[in-house]
Amino acid sequence: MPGRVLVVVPTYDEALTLPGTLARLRAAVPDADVLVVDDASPDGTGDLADAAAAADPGVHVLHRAGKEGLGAAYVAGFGWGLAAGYDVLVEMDADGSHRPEQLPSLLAALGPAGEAVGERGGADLVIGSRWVPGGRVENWPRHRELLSRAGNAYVRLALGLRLGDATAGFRAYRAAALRAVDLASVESHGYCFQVDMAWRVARGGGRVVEVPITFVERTAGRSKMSRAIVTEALWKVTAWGVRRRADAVVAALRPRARRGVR
Ligand SMILES: Nc1nc2c(ncn2[C@@H]2O[C@H](COP(=O)(O)OP(=O)(O)O)[C@@H](O)[C@H]2O)c(=O)[nH]1
Ligand SMILES: [Mg+2]
Repeated sequence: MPGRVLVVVPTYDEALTLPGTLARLRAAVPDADVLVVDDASPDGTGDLADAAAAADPGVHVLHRAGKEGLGAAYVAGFGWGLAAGYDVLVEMDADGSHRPEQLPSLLAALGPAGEAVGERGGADLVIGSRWVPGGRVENWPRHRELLSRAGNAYVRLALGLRLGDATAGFRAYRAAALRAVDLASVESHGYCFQVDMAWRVARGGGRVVEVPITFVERTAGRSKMSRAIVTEALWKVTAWGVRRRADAVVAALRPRARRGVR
C-alpha cells in the first residue's frame, strides 16, 4: 500500500447503492478508510452512512448542507483527508460503477509510499480508465458512451492532455499532488471537475498514469448527469483551451518584444 489511503465517496440519493458499495470496498481493501461526503440526500443516504460509520471505525461521514455538485463534494472531502494526514486520496462513485475490487490495481500503479515519482515508476495521479486497451464499459447506454468518447476527444484537442479518459471518476492521488493544487480555486461543479484536476496535476509537472478498468452501469438508483453538467464542461474546457493557446502565443512573442521587435 502506498501509505494511508482514504477513499472519498460522494453521495446524493444513493440509499439503494451505498451500503453494498461500502461492504465491497471494506472487503476488497480493508486497510483503506472511507469518507462518505453526502449533500443532505433527501432519501436518507446520510443516515445510512452514519449507521455504517457507527459500526465501523474505518468509515467516516461528512455532511454538507445541500446539493452543490460532485466537484464541491470532492474538494471538501480532500480537505478533510489532507487535514487528517492521509497519504493517498481516492475518488470513487457510490453506485457500483467503480468496482472496489479494482482499487488495488490503481494503488499499485501509484507506487510505494514516499517514493519519489519519476523514472523508477509510480505516479502522482492514477486514473482508472475506460478508454485505454483493456478498459471497457458494461451495460452503459450507447448515448453515454458516445458522449464520453466525444468529450474525451475534445479534451485532448482543446487542452493537449494525452489521456484516454480524462473525465473518469475512479482515481487515486498522492496527497502531495493534491497539496500542490490550489483546491480552493477549483470552481468546477460537475464532471469537468475531473478534467480540471487531471489538467492541474499535469500542468504542475505531476505524472498522470492510466490503468484499465471495467465500468459497470448502476443497477439501482438514478444518474445525476444533466444537461447543465455537460454544458458546464463544454464551456469550461473551451475557455481553458482558448486561454492555453493565448498563453502559448504570448510566450512565443515575448522574446521578440524584449529584443524590441514589433
Ligand atoms: N455529494 C454529492 N455527490 C454527488 C453529486 N452529484 C453526483 N454525486 C455522486 O457522484 C457519483 C457519480 O454520480 P452519477 O449520478 O452516478 O453519475 P454518472 O455515473 O455519470 O451517471 C455518485 O456516487 C453520486 O451519488 C452532488 O451534487 N453531491
Ligand atoms: Mg454513476
